[in-house]
Amino acid sequence: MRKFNVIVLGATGAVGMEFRKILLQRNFPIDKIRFLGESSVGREIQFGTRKVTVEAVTDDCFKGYDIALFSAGGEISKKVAPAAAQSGCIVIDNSSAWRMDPEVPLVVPEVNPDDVEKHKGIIANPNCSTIQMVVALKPIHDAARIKRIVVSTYQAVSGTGLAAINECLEQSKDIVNNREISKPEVYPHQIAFNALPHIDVFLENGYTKEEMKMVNETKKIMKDNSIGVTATTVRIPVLYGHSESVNIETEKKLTVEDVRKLLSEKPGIKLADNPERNEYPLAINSAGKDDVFIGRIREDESIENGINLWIVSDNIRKGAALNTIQIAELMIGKGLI
Ligand code: 12T
Repeated sequence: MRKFNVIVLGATGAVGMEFRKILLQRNFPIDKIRFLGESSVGREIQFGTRKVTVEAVTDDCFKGYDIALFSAGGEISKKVAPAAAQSGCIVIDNSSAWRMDPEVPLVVPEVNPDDVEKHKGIIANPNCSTIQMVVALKPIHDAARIKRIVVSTYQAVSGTGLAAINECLEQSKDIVNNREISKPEVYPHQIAFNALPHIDVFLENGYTKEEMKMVNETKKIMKDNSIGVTATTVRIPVLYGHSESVNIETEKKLTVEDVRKLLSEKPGIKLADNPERNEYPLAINSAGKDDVFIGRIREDESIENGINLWIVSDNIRKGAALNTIQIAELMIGKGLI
């Protein structure tokens, strides 16, 4: 089997660490591998049987490489992705920099795999909260057409990165030990034992950027601008795994049994819906797993055709690193890399 020259940009971050783990777990066909970073330049990283030193981004560092997995933020991605693509290295980017660019496919392999075919060198990985929601809703949309989505999220701190995980843990330790907490640095308020209705920055319309990513990316991935989407995104003191309360209104009537049937056996989905045994999706159970977990499926009795669901997935895996690597595998399978 052909092997590929692979770059990981942002190799020591929360998503970068998961890239390295998943590349090894899935036996990704790697010939040469290069880790790029900024603050971590010079660090030696054990990768399987190899020792790889983190290097800085240079003008010609992408030459001779086939695929670059980016997770180093939007700014650096905007700066270097076009040059990387120009030199023949396909970029799959985790930041929000390219997602809504009409020239850039925004892909979830279970939902819109064929969109990768129109790529021009850059493919965008959607926002973590959007990915797990569209994996769950696409089969329902195909069967009954979703008219409107109302979503509230309960998002883990790992989405913000390693410093946020650390801030949450340190504050928790201080509180449990009756010490005063030090001034928050990552979040504007204390995150431990709290819930912050604020993810990413506020926009002019009063929504946060995270909320509008869910609105706009959902329509692009589902290729349907007629779906009404409204979101409230909330940070909670959970380390890994985003949870979502999702209410949908469909054109065609669906019963709970219909929804269960539509979602069972779908790749990437696991139903966890046995309330009589206290079984429902939990963030702590999703951590380290690949699937999107769905439960609490019930009819919204306040409207004609409404369904409520609880959707949980590991935001660093399916929400980021895993989906990115699945896009790479999909492209290899289609002969696009
Ligand atoms: N600010 O991929 O803080 O656009 O959890 C994902 C997660 C942006 C993104 C977060 C963010 C993104 C967060």
